[in-house]
Amino acid sequence: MIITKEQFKKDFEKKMLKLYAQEVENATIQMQYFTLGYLIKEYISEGWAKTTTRYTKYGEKQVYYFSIEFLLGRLLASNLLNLGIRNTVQEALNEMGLNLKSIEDVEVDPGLGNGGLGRLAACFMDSMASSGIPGNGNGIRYKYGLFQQKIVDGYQVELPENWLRDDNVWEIRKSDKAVKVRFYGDAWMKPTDDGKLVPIHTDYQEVLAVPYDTALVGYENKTVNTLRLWNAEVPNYADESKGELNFHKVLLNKREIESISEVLYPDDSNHEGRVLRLKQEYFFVSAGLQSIVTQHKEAGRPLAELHNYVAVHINDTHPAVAIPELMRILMDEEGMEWNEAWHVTQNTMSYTNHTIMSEALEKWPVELFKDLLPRIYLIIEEIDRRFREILTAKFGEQQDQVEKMAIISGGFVKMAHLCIHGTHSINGVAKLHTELLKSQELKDFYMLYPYKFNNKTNGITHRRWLMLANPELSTLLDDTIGTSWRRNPQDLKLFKKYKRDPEAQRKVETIKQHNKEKLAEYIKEKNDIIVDPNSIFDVHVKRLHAYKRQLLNALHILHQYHEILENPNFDMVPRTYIFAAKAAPGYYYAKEVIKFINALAQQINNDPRVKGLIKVVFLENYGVTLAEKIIPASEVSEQISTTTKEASGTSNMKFMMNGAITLATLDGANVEILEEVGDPNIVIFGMTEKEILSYYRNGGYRSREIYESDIRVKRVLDSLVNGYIKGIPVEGVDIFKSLIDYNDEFFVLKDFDSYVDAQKKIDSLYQDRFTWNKMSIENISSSGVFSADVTVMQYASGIWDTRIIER
Ligand code: NBG
Repeated sequence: MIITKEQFKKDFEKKMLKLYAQEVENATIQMQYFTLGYLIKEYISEGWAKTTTRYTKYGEKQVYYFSIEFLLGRLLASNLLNLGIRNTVQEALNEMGLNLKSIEDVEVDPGLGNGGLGRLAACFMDSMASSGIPGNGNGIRYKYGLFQQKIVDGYQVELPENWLRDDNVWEIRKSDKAVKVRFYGDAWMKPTDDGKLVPIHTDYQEVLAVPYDTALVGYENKTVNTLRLWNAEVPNYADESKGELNFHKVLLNKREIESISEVLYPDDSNHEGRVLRLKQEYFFVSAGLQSIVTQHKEAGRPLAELHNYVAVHINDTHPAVAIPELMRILMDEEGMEWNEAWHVTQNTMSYTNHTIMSEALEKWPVELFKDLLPRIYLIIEEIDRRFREILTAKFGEQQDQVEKMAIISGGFVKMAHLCIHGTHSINGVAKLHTELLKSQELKDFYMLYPYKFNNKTNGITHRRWLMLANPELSTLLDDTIGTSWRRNPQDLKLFKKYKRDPEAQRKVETIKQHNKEKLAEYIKEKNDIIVDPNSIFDVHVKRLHAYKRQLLNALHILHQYHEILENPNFDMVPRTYIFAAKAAPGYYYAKEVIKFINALAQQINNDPRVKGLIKVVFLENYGVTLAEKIIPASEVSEQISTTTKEASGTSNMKFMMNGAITLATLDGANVEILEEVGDPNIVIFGMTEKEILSYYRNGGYRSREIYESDIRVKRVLDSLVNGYIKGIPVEGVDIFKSLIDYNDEFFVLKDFDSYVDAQKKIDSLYQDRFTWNKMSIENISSSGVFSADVTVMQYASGIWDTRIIER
């Protein structure tokens, strides 16, 4: 949009008066934020309404991305950027004596997700709007987002994240679009006089789902898409035809009902199997599908052609009940026959798998499922019965094979199996991950449905992670290669020719230095630790999970600590190790690792013998906003998961785009990062996929042998349990046991040696500034293929079959 400074100032003053009866000069920073937020929402609304009308009028195929998490981050800055008015607004505010950055800092970061999966959904939303893809998000409006993390005495403490305490300026409540979702009760098939069976569902509990819509503004195009998040509420008494008894029951159930959208499950890559979670899943899925079908009918289109107008994407298995729910709507409410309903459903739905970790694969106990969703269970039973027929036709006598692949089996409903059978496309999120799905985890299904499997490597939005997070680097890019990369991130490759240019190198280095200085200030303010901005900023930020191996990093730091103390000639480039990670509240081991890292930090940072060669910092409350501060200041990107365990990773791409050098195992998308930047521009270590798979298959790993034969490992592990590291009497022993007595499930010790070498390599590369800066430029300029714009285009053409309306 186009607006002059003068017009903006007038609008701002008027809005402030209207909202607060205040002159701008007397307004608090809160008032400034809300005034600006509401004003920007107004600016957005015209384009939003127009986009919606356009979609309806021209019947463009719509994508609905169903996800239990959307980790959007703050929206003010990104909306201003995408509207194309950020500079104008910034200057106008300056002239009024206000500061945009400080205003932006007032916004709460709505943490409606745990980590990569939720953030990916948010990047996709931004990229779909920016690429002109008619895309909608569908999820839950959690009252409490992911907990706030405090570190107290080195331990993680969780506090509720009440992000809706003040107004959320971006959402619009759409009461008129509310729908009802049914839980519990009895369901059965009743024979009719003409010999048919009709479904009956009685004594259910009804929950009102009220949508809150948020605009998703495309980058300098005319597209504004919608994220619809559902709130669970008690239905209105007046709507109830069943009278007072029911009303009282509903009131009694108020807490229970509202709890459905109360809080996000704080588990990353872990399936808890609790009934409230299944309720959440069915709640937003049913509400979303009801509203989709209603819109489709209102536009006068035949339901038999739903899949030509609508693509529903199932983001991990959490929304898997979309398959039987669409069947229910089509059959029970719209009178469609099974076969036709199945055809429509399968062709509407597609599914992304985000993990091969077995503990994350959702399966629900039959009894729990049947009790909560009796009608849906009947439908799944029938899907399973028909699927077993297909399997039996294929495998004949091999009943164990049929049982293994069935949807309902061993007392459980297996959601991944339902997704594979009930959709037309299954994708993994990086090449290696997809190959592992095909050759290992989902091999049987790949044999059955080879044509359904495909890969879509994850991506990130360069608008948030480069343009907004790293304005100085963005300006340098504009000055060297022009601005086309902003619209077309693949053009970042134009920057490659500057890799040996001394001027460009110097500037890249200076920008990194500025970002490091800013982060150093933040660290001083938050942790009261003084770090040297001339040291290497070595960063490990992500959820705390054993497979992500923050422990390997920490053990190496401890090893360096020993080296410094024991070898007077030991030399290294000073290093600042920065960690940030939340652990699931019930994940005891992960919390012990947090305590260990903090104890290590405490001891090393305060030991004068270290002579400032190492500093260790654990920043609390990792989230999107903190990542925006950390990533542009990073020089080493730690991506050191046990090979085969990280499906893709996405922070690896953000670091690379900001010029950090990746220190990585050949896992997830790291493999593709290597392909893009080339071997000299990344530091790879650790076991290969083949070695790992061979251990899994044949056994033979003995971590104790490494402990006994490698004196460095022995020294490090012994100091966990002999009181050398202070403050971890329990944690040290538990970590030691996990590595030795329980044989080191994630091959930390196996990879220790090559990690030490890789870290030495980082040290020596860094000493050669020319080489390091060249590597940095190679990384920045190779990062364009990891733009989510590229990824969503691949989804659009390869899975959803949507047209791009305009750019
Ligand atoms: C995560 C993977 C990451 C991946 C993101 C996004 C889950 C279940 N999976 O490796 O662990 O980058 O999904 O695809 O959260």
